[in-house]
Amino acid sequence: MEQGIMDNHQQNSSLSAAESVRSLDAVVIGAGFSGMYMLYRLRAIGMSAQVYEAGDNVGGTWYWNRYPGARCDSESIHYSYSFSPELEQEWVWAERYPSQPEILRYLNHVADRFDLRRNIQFHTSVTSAHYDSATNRWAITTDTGERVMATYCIMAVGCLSAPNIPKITGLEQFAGQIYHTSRWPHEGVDFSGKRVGIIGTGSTGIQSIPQIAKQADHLFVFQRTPNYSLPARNRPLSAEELARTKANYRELRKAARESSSGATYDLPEQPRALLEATPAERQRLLEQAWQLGGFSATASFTDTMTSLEANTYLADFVRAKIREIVHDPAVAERLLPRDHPLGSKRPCVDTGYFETYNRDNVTLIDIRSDPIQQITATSVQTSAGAYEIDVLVFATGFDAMTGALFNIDIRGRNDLALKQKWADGPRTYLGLMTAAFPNLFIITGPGSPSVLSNVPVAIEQHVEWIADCLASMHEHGFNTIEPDVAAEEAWIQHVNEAANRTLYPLANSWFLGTNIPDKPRIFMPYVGGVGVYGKICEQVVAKGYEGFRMW
Ligand code: NA7
Repeated sequence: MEQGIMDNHQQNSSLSAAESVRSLDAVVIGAGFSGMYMLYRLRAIGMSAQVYEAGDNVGGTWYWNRYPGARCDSESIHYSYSFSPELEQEWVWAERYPSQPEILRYLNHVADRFDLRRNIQFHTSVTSAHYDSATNRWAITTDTGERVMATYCIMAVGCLSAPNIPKITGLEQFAGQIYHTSRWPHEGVDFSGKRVGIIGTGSTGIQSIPQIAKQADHLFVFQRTPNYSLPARNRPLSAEELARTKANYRELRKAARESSSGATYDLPEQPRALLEATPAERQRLLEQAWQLGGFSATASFTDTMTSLEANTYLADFVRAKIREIVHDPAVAERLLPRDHPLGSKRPCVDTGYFETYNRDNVTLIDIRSDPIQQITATSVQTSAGAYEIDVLVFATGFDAMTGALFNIDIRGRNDLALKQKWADGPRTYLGLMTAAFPNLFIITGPGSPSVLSNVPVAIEQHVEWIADCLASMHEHGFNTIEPDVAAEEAWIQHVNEAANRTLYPLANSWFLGTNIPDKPRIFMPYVGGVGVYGKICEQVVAKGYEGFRMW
């Protein structure tokens, strides 16, 4: 048996199973940003822990999403761990936005620097996690046939990690290569001389389309919903800029944690209500934000996610930009997002996306007006015609926030399946835990800011909250924690009310689960903002872990 701070409990529990299987304080599932940091913090409080990871290396999202053009939309200086000032000082970010290979190098560096790999088992998917009331322990099984017991089971599975591949008639007949952007071959794909079809124009499609178009003989883009996209204006980071950031990192991190989105923006003016500005000022502010690039356009205004009028103003500005960029007016018209407010689906950030439609080797197909009817051995057929292709790329996103959890058979008290408990939508207290599943923690779970924020900030806050909670329980002689049903109910109501005060519910989006057939339409992340949410979590602790029971 491994040594850990819960050993007293382990000795008291029924040993019949524990003797034949490995027994630990904690099992962490996933070795991305969250699982790696969770392991680090568990070690720091003296717990024995094992991380299981399906991939053959660390990185999570950044291990899997290797499609051409993959890049983070958060800026490098914010999209990183803050827990180690030494790490902050030694790592040198190359560009304003980090590319996928750079983030993966960074996470590998973190794994080596903090000697994390010795407690991470790669090539191993957890298939089930069952809570055993008799021993008050979690029994965890893997696809490699391993079985371990742990007091705590911590889900670090990511919010966007279960790929969505739509069921399209005839897909199995296709004779060419099929790829999903989040399961990209490590050796890359050579599109030279190929006719390529891509389905999906979310963040991933918008990043990869310009890159694939440069290489392919012809690219057919099958678009269901036109999307807003803002120019990234990526650039190398200068030595002076990096030095300034490194000198101010503590202030920057504090500001990010207190902010709404988990990042701060270098704006020349304080954010203000768009509707309070005169028409001339609005135009100036919008143009300024467009030139600054990235999320500056949404960060510059305080009312675009709550006022449809303000949002329409911003959206009209972006639509005018698309018309300016795209030469063919008919193509531009098909690219104009009109059925949802800007930001109500995750806004995209691009490099040369709309410009790509000025290339002769790119064709945009509107599958809303001409739906895909079937895929044959050599083509995608819509109601308007057949498009002959050699390669088909799915950039169709994920079963977000719950998909990766449901891929594991998670069972709590009385054999209750998580999937069953959440049949009408996820139910959590603070996005951290769910009643009837004692000692099961979810990092950036539904009901927390997670995907609405610069995710590493949300991850660090959750990991630290969990580690502090476990340390405090140990100090007080407890080994079990579970939220009250009433606290959970009140939190769900708060999450829904907060979303309903915004424009988010006006779009069909993966935030609401509407990209997956038959998924309940529930707004899953918490829109209250990272800063507000962090304060709520602190108050819960200050009030003796209000809403939780410990024993
Ligand atoms: P997204 O943002 O979910 O985008 C998926 C795209 O695929 C989107 O354009 C979808 O159209 C389209 N899609 C999904 N299912 C279908 C079907 N059945 N037929 C046609 N088109 C379809 O995923 P991404 O990978 O781009 O980005 C995910 C997140 O990663 C992103 O938001 C960032 O947070 C990082 P729709 O809009 O649903 O009509």
